[in-house]
Amino acid sequence: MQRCGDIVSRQALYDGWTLRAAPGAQVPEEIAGRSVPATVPGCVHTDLLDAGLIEDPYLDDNERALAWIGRTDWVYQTTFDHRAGDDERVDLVCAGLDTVATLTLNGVEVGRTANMHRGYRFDVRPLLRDGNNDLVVTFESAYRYAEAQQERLGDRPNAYPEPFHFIRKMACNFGWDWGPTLVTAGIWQEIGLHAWSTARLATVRPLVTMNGRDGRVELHVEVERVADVPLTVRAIVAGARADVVVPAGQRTAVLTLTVRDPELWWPRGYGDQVRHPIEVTLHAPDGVTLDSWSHRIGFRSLRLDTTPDEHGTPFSLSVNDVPVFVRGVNWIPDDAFPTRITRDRLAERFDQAIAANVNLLRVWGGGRYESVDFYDLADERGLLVQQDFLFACAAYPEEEPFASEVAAEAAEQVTRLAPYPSLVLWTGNNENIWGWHDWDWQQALAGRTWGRGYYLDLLPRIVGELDPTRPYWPGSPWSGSEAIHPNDPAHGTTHIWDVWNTDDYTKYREYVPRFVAEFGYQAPPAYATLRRALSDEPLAPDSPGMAHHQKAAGGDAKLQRGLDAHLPAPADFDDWHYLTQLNQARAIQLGVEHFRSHRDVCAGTIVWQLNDCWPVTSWSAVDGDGRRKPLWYALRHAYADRLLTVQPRDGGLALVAVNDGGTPWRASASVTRVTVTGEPRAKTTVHLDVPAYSSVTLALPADLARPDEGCRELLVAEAGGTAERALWFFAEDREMDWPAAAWDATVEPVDGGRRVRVTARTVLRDLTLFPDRLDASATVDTALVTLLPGESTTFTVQADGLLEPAALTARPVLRCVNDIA
Ligand code: BMA
Repeated sequence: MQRCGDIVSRQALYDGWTLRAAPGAQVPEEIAGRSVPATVPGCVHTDLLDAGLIEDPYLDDNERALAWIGRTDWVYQTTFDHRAGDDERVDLVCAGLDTVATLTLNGVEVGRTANMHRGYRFDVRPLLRDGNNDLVVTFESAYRYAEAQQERLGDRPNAYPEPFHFIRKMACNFGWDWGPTLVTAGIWQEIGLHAWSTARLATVRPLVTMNGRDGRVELHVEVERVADVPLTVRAIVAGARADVVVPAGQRTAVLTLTVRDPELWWPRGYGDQVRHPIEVTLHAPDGVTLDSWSHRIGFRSLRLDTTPDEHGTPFSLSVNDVPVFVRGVNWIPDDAFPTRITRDRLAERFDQAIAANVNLLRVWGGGRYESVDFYDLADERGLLVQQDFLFACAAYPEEEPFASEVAAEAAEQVTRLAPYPSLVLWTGNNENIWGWHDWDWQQALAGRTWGRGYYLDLLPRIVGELDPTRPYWPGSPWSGSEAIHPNDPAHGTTHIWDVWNTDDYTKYREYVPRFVAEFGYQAPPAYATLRRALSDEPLAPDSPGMAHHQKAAGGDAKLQRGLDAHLPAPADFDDWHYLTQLNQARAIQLGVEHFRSHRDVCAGTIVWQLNDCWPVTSWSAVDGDGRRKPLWYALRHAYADRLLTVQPRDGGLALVAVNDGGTPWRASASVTRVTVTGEPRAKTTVHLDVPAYSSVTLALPADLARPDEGCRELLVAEAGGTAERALWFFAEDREMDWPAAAWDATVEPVDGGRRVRVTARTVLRDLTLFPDRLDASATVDTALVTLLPGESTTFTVQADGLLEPAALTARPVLRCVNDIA
């Protein structure tokens, strides 16, 4: 065991673990009686995969054959060496166990757990022996536990036929409308021995606020002690220090530190992300350091304005007194097996979000309380984070043991995440209050508990007590009052799902909500992702693998409905793949541009969803292999600081210039009505003068806004500087009189890839290059480019392999809408 003075010494227990099915379990022959090496932290599925005992659950329909894993009890076992020291306590510390575990040390039970979202600590000093020690963690099947609770407490309605609401475990593990059903078990976070004497820091909770220009840190400390002596807690941050004595017999202390005029932490796009180290130490009466804790904090103020106004109830976030229009994306676990998500992978995903001009991630309530790496990266990169408490799409029981588990879990997580400046909002649940209102739950519940007490009483009390610096909102969606429908767009946050489920995406224009916390549209993943995951030959929209990797109810029919409304009929799978991806991008671009054009009323949009957890047809912008779908490029455009967009207004059309940057936007903009063969029919030039963080709406003259021949004309609006062009069409693509596409293309080698230059001989509608069809490693810098005759564009392709020029400039790699007959 490592020693450093008298400070708590920590011994990680990551080595020597093995895994086996519990005796008597009903498992396949090759598993029964076998013991395999286990990775800790890790989970059963990934261990069995590493041992070559199961097929990759993400490929084809392998998932189906692996359901037995979640129904099995599993035994993790290791032997570790230990030498007794003088420590008064030696604790077995488990940061996360998934989920229903019994722990024994040297044959003696040390504890039982049933909550994946909590950490546990057991005093094991009396059980340790010099030399070899045997640690066994047995996981009971999560299904068996959940089904027993369901039986005992009475069923409760939920969105999927799985008992995920009867166990405190990542809900989407039981399958979702974008996720596989792979019910895990395992030691999913750090595990080790902590040896200490006298006392240790049990929790440290810095609450950071601004008082004018001064930063204020109210530091709440809890100690655990074995000796009744006075202790000293010392804290230091940005040159400020404080000391406090915790008298014998007491467990808590509060220190207040004031930092004069600190450099502030800002969300990205608004300023720098300055962080200040904070060091906390605990001292014995003789001055010896017993324990220490360090972190980085950020000074920033935070306000959520929900004071009713003439439009309803706003939902407007301000950081450092600057209102931030939220350009958000919803975040789901990036892998169905969370222990595979490395810091590098999170960093890559965050950088993809940032490059798409995103400024907020909402951590959705069917996943997890996100990791240290997640929050540290968000702090570092200036991404704001909204964290849901972990309740999603179900009525949750409030009886024991759940009430106590939820209270303990919430207190632990609110404390753990208090130091991170990126965390700006806690939400009570995902869609559960809405579900109770609208999804026929009330009759089915017959008066049983459903979670109301969590969202409207317990959780706000815990946040209010432990972290009053952060706003709490009872649900997503939520209107601010039980007297108002929870999904009323005029009040608080709203989810818009009639678009996608039943209505065309142009319906987004019927909403001028205060804040859209979810809206989304599906598309398949990238071609290379499909090819890696599916062995269907040929691939078809309904081939077996495609069908298995589409989890949404009626998903394919909804995709088809969207295509029928807008686009020409696909002739083959390649057309279908391109057009469904294009339609997803169009739907969300239309929604975001519309909502942003109403930024006086609407204070934010959170697109459903940034990422995926496996290869699947879903609402994501980045697929399960990390490849960007066309939606990602559309999002980058629609979420740019400066957005030029043509919007219907008052029976005509308007040019709206939205400026979410910190400097005024002054430019001259031209708007031309032009035919599909490139002849201008009408033109106007306007002057844009858009202050920072605002928008300007300019009505367009009637001669521009009204076409002579709707199916042969479009509007092209352009402003100098950073804004790309805005287009407006008077008819759907399927009605447009598009000329057959023709272009000239050149390909030249560049460092690490190829540059493809395309010159349009005809109009080219949403020209997109899919280099992953030639080389799975290939990426491209731009997509969805519409060119008028004579115009050119350049695609820069990065790839490991050599890409054949002829293939790179022809279907199905380079294509546009009007290459479809
Ligand atoms: C909402 C989300 C998710 C779901 C998505 C797509 O209900 O909160 O639960 O995956 O819509 O259906």
